[in-house]
Amino acid sequence: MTTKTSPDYEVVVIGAGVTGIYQTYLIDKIGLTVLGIDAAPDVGGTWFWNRYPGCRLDTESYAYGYFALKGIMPDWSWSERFAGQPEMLRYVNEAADKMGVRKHYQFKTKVISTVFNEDEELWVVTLDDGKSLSCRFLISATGPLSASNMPYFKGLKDFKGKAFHSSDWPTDEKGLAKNTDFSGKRVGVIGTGATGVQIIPIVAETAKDLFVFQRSPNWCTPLGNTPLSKDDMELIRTRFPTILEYVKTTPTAFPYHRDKRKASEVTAEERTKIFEDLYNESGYGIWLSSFRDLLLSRESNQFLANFVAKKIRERVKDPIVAEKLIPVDHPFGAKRVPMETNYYESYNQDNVHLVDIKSIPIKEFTETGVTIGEDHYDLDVIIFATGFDGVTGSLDRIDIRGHDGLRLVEAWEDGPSTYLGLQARGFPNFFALVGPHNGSAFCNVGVCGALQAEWVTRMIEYLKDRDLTYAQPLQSAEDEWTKAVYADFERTLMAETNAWWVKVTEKPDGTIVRRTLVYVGGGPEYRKRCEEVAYNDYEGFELH
Ligand code: NA7
Repeated sequence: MTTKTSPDYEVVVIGAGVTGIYQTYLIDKIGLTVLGIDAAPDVGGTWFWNRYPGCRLDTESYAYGYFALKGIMPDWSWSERFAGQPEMLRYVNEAADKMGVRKHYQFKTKVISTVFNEDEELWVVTLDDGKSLSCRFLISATGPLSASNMPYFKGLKDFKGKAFHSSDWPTDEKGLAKNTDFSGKRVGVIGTGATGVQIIPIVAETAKDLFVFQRSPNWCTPLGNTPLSKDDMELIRTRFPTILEYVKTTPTAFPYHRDKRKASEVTAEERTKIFEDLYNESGYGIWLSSFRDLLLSRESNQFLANFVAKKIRERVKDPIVAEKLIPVDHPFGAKRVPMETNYYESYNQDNVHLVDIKSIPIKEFTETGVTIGEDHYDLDVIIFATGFDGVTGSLDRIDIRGHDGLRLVEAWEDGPSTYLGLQARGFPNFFALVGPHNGSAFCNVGVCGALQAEWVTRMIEYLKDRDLTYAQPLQSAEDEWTKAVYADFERTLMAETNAWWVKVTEKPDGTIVRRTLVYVGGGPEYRKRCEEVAYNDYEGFELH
C-alpha cells in the first residue's frame, strides 16, 4: 500500500491522433482522470496535419480504424477502398464525437518537458502555456511520422515564392488545403517518398511546369483505388469481426499474408504470373504477400525488383527518365513502397521534368528559385516532401527526463532500448504507444495502435487495483528485448537502407551505424509476448 501524493491527473496522454484519442477514451472508461494534450486545434493527428493534395490511406479503409468501436460507429461508410485525407479526418472526428473524448483534451498546446519526480513517483508535465501539471502515468501517442524533416538549405529564406513542407500545407479558414490549382505556376517538389509520390501526379495535372528534384527513387507500385458502393460497404460491415481476426493474424495487420514459398521454389513463368497478378491487384499485396524470402534473400528480391523495373520501363516513355526512376541503392520493399496512381505516367507529360539531385546536389535557393550545379530553375512554389524524423523524432522534441535527470534523447543516442517497445528503464510509468521497438509502428497503425492502447489500459488498471504507483522494466528484460529486436532486423535486407524507420548515425571515426527503430518480428508474435507478460503478472517489469 503506497501513500503518494495524488497527482492532478492519473494519466496524461500526449497526442490526439487515431491512437491517442482511443487511449484517452479507454482510460476514461476505466474511471481514471485523464488529460489529453495536442498541439493541433482539434483531433486527427497525422490526418489533421497532412492536407496536401493526393494525401490518402494506402491501407484498405475497412482494415484501418476502430474495430473495437463498431458498436458505436455501426453506420460509418467508407466511400473509397483507400480513403482520402478529408474522409479520414471526418472519420477521426466522428470517432472522437462518439467516444466523447474532446472534453478531456487541451488543444493548441505543446508539451515542452516531462520530468519524473522520484519522491512522489509521478511525472511533472510542463506545457508551452507556462503551466505545469502532474500525472502518475504518462502515455505518448505522438505518432511515428509527425516530426517533420525540413532540411536546411542555403538561401531558402530569401525565396520570394511559396515554400512549405507537405505536412504544413497552407489551409483556408475552414482548414481545407489552399493553393491546389497550380495553373500557370512553376512548381518544385523535393522528395520522392510515399508523400512526394502522392503529390506529384496531382500537381502535374495543373502546373505549367513541375520540376521533381529527386535524390533517390523508390520502388512504387499501383494503389488501384476504387469507389466502394453501398453494397460493398454492407458486405464489409457484416464481415467486420472476421476482418479484425484476419488482420490480427498477419505480420503487419494489413490484410496480406506472405506466400509460404520461397521465390526459388517456383518456375520463372510461375513467378512472373504471380508478380503480374499482384501488380494488378490493389494495395500492398505485391510487397506483403509475395514470396516469404523477399526481404531475406537477395536472389528472391532481385526477381521482384527486375519485374517492377520492367514495369517502370514500360510505363515511362523516355528511357533515360525511366532508368533514373529505377532504384539501384536498395532492394525492393526494404524501404517503404509508395503506392502510386499515375505516378510514372506523369513523367510522360511535357510539363514534368525529373532533375537528379544526387549526382549534382542543390547548391542554394535564390529569390526566384533554386540553383543546382550551374543550372538555375525559376519556381513559384516549392513543396518539401522531405519526410519525417521517424518514430523517435516526436519524442526527441520533448525534454523527457527520468531517474536522476536522465534524458531520453541521450539514453537512446545509439538507438532505442526498451522492453516490449513500451517502456524504457529509467523512465517509470511512461508508456510509448506506436513507439520504437514495439509491434505498432511497423504495422497498420489503425489496428495495432488500438490493440496496444488496450494492453496499456489493462496494465494501468492492474496497477491501480493493487495500489501500485511505479512500473519500469528490469534491466535484464529490456536488454533481452532490445538485443532480439536488433538481431531480427539485422537478418533482413532492410538493415542496409536509410528508410525512415532506421536511425543512421555517423561515428567520429566516420563509420555509419544503422539501427532499427521498429520491431519486425510481426504483430502476432508481438502480441503473444505481450499477453504472456500480462498473464505472468507483468513479468519483466519492476512494480511497487
Ligand atoms: P520519406 O519516405 O522519408 O521520403 C522523404 C523523401 O525526401 C525521400 O525521397 C528523401 O530522399 C527526400 N529527402 C529528404 N531530405 C532531403 C534533402 N535534404 N534533399 C533532398 N531530398 C531529401 O517521407 P514521406 O513523407 O514521403 O513518407 C513518410 C511516410 O509517411 C510514408 O512511409 C507513409 O507511411 C506516410 P532520400 O531517399 O533520403 O535520398
